[in-house]
Amino acid sequence: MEILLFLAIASRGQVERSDEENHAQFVEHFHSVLNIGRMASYKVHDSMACALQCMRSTLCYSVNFAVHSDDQGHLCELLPADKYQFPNKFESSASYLHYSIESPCEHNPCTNGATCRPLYGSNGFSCERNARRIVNAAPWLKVSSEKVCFGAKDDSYGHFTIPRRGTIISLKLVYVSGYVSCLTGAIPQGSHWGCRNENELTTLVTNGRNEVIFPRYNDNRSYKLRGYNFNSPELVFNVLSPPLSVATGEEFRIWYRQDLLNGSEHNNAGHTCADVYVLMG
Ligand SMILES: [Ca+2]
Repeated sequence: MEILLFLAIASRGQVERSDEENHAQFVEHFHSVLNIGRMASYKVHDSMACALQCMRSTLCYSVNFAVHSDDQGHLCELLPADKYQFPNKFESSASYLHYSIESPCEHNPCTNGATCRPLYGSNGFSCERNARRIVNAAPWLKVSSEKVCFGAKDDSYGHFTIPRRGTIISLKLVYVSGYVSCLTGAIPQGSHWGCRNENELTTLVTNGRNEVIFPRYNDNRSYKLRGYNFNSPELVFNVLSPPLSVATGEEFRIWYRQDLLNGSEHNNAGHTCADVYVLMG
């Protein structure tokens, strides 16, 4: 698809771009350089031309622009990463200006040592801790106006579709109503998301081919998610790495684990209903 570019100088010397799907601005950092391997370099006459080169490549996330020029112009280095991925490589330099794509991470939304990840496709961010655990993120995109319900037996999975194409880095289930039980005789009241063990979760999210996507590399097992238990009001899954590319209308399913595996489901009961949100990259 051809990207239509709109360029303008914004009030703070930023370069702005837009196309039909996203909108981004470059923020200027004086006397700074991101000291990582470049993906390409050009000679250009001004910083706007450098930013434009970056916008033409979907793999470019920032640029270094040399202050001084020669007969051919200023050196413009396109970089395949941003200063949030390599904070220790973001250095002072009298020779360069650095331009990063503006994101909420510029305003330090993460506290208590969490790392900020810009979500350029949705003008969002996520604050993450070890093992890609999300402690705060925005914007969460609700996948449908209707709650999604899944049962504990008889292949009664819940399904939803992704409203727009892009990449998904996380998914959130917010409890609305109901319960699921894996043993009606012993635990007739069930739980929101689990079976017997309070700290083990048995709610799986698969694609339309019943391959488990959340949690990643789960191998159809029950699992633990730090900070959550089987009656948590919501579940936020860890960041997918690499992100998952999705098409508009692509189907996903919420399964109770024993129902997916057709194992020990004769004594299961109940339905849990939840609102579903995705975090787009
Ligand atoms: Ca089943």
